[in-house]
Amino acid sequence: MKVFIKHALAAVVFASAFGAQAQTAASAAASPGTDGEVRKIDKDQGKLTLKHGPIANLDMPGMTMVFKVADPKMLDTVKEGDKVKFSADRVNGAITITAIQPAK
Ligand SMILES: [Cu+2]
Repeated sequence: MKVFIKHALAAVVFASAFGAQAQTAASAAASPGTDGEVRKIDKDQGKLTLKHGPIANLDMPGMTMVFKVADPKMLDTVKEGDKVKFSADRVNGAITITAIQPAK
């Protein structure tokens, strides 16, 4: 019985941690707010090089760097040289673009 309770607790902790992460990604996706400019698109690797402005939620200053994308289809919505608005977050330890759209 003790063992069962331990497992049940672990499941609850895992579920709430996962839920919080999913919620963060969803709210970030609603309004991508970081400015960026597409430098390079790597469809084979599912990666994108962006020159980006400060990313508040990652405590990161502006720079040029490579990001993973949450969904490879995102790479079809932008092209090299585009100015974009995007959201990025840490997903499984990798800094990942969770939303991206052309800047208006
Ligand atoms: Cu960066």
